[in-house]
Amino acid sequence: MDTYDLITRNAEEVVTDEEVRELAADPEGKRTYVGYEPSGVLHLGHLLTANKLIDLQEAGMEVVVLLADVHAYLNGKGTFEEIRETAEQMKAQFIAYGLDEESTEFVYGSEFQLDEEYTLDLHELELSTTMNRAQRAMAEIQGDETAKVSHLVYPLMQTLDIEYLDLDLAVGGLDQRKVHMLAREKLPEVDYEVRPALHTPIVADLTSGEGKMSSSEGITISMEDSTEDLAEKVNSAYCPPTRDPEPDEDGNERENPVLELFEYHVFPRFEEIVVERPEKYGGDLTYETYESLAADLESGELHPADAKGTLASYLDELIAPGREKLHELRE
Ligand code: IYR
Repeated sequence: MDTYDLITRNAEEVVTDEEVRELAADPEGKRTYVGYEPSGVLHLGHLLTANKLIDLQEAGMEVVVLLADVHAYLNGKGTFEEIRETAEQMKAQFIAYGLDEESTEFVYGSEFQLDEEYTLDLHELELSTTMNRAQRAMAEIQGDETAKVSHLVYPLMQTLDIEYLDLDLAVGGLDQRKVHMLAREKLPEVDYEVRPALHTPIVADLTSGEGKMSSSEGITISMEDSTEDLAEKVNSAYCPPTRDPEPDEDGNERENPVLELFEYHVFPRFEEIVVERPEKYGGDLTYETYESLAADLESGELHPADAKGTLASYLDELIAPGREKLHELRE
């Protein structure tokens, strides 16, 4: 695959395309990152951006995983001690999932975000950013409860991380786009360069196909799921025989989450997908591309029940090493 295509595959948005093309022309040794508020168990949301990091590693880039302990603290996720402990578990699961231990740099936010220079730069940004602007940037991450002062500092720190980790590309889910837009606006104001950003899509809720799959509401798939849990969850998923379902009676947009999971989670990590079927139902089907699988689901050649069963077993293979790691850590 062409380097630009590898870097941007499954990206929902790149900002800007021109900047990313320039990066793709010479990616060797360039630095990219995703920041995660530490949590003890990885779920599919984490793995979607991790897949992108694996692509970028393959393209020759150096990958930094920011274990954003200070950010998690500012977002009310617990004491520093609790956050650090979950960060260690998170790191172990990322490695089990397939981020290369040798070439991935895991950095705690607190290793550099409490330094004097960083703090003074942060205060400069605080001085030049309105509360309204910072709150808008945070809306997607923090939700719509009343913002605390810590929630306004949060996106300004995320802005500075891009400079202090010396990055050439910032990666995040689409929910990070407002923070990255703030960074584009603010970094030049403190005499730092603007860097491009790449945003991964948000997968729809598994059972309704609406909105987004969320770890706080609805069903999510995580490293904690057993093979049986996975089969049950995927089996309950919304899977009409189309890539483009009609909105529901209330006009809410819907996606096909089973296809989304094949596209964003399964195909990037496997050369080919085999749907096992008894001879009397037509025998096994083999797919090398997402497109061919989606087309067969639409034509009726591939039954939704077979698609779900296959999805569950490939997801199981992907999370099995992390699940084992988690059990080991808890013993
Ligand atoms: N805002 C992220 C966590 C985070 C991401 C980056 I990129 C940072 O530099 C710092 C924090 C989240 O919502 O999980």
